[in-house]
Amino acid sequence: MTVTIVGSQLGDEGKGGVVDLYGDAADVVARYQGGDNAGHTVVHDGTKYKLSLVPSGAVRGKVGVLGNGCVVNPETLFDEIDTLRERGLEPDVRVAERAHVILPYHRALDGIEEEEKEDLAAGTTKRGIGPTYEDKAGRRGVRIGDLLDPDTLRERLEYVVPQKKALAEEVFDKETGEAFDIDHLYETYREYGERLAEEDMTVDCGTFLQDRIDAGENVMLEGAQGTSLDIDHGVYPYVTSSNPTAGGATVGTGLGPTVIGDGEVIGIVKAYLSRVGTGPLPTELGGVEDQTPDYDADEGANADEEELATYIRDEGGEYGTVTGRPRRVGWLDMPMLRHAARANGFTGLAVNHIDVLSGLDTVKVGHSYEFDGEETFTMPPTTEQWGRCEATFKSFDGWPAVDWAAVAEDGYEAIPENARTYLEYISDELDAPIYAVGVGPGREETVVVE
Ligand code: 2SA
Ligand code: MG
Repeated sequence: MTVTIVGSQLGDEGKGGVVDLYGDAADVVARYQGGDNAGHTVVHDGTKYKLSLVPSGAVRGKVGVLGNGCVVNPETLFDEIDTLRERGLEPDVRVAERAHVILPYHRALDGIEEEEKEDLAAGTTKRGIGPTYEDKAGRRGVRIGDLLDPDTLRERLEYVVPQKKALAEEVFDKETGEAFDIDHLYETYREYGERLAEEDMTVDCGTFLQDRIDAGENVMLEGAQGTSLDIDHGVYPYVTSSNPTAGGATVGTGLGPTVIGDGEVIGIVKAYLSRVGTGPLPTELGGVEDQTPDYDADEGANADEEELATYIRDEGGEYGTVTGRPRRVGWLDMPMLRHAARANGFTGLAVNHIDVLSGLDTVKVGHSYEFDGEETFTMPPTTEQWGRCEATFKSFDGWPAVDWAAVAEDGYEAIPENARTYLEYISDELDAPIYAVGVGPGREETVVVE
């Protein structure tokens, strides 16, 4: 049996808490896309662990798998494993031999290209994610399996590195160093390969997972980022370079779609919106100018909205984990969620952060868009069209701040009535039941709907 966890918005929906909750029943937790551009904090036995690559289940004694759809930076991988070991854990992490390797030149090029693109820059995490997927699609990538085979590694590097060097030096007029040096890369990555082999960490992902399922074990598939950051279904080009949508779970692990479809696909919804990086946002409240190079923060924003945005940003801790950049904040966007529900086929929902909105007089949602004079209920296919959409809002009466820890213990009926009305609206519109409601940041602060 599988449970797939998918972000339904723009990442940072609070997937971690739900992953934790459902991870209890899982024997194996696998990621199927992305790399060290994710970020989750896991609290276990009173200790906080920050992970960006290793699946969080590894902290709780589960087998953690990085599927073939992931891009793996071995340096990050071993740093995270070593840190967990130093803290007394014995993480069991496996890596798909078909997964692609992030090399230092990918990181360098991510930075260079973002600078060059100016207004078109996606505001990437600069971890080399995009350039690595580019090389995968361009059939010039280096895979985890290649690190274990020095001759192949050498051959691949000799083919690809001169191209990368020429790109950096000749197209972008940048100096290159070690990150573009074949011998240096060969030595370093061969050693990573040796360590992967010594610790018996590599797997044929699909076979590994299917064998566990056949043996009666539970596998959780943990999506990173979110549907609107999906390279196909997101707000292109302000997207990541992988498929966070549920289809990615099959391609990115080697399990068949019927296997994934036999299980649950849970959409994680944050009760409002937040976004790092560029692009339109029809339900945006106020604006954060330094985050939005091609967006006029004054347009459509008024003083009240900015106050509200600041309030929600502070209550929700909507500041970038690494850089501390304030995230852009908006009301829930239902067309975005209807699009996500269809693209992922959610069997259930987990709605997070309803506590963050408590204390407001009115809670609004973008119910539909007005797009070129017509009312529309889902996202248009291009981001330029999306930028022309104006949200038509629906208002809900706010709910009071209550003792959320007590609510978490007492269950769904203890949630303030107006908040339940809000939740039921979301569930009806998306035609999916609510499985869980997040009422606080902690693992215990989740109401499981019986
Ligand atoms: P990249 O570095 O190529 O993936 O950047 C491309 C765009 O994708 C955005 N991006 C993200 N936005 C929000 N959260 C992200 N990761 C979460 C975290 C993890 C999660 O907490 O860090 O929610 O699973 C994330 N990763 C990439 C980025 O801002 C660019 O707009
Ligand atoms: Mg996060």
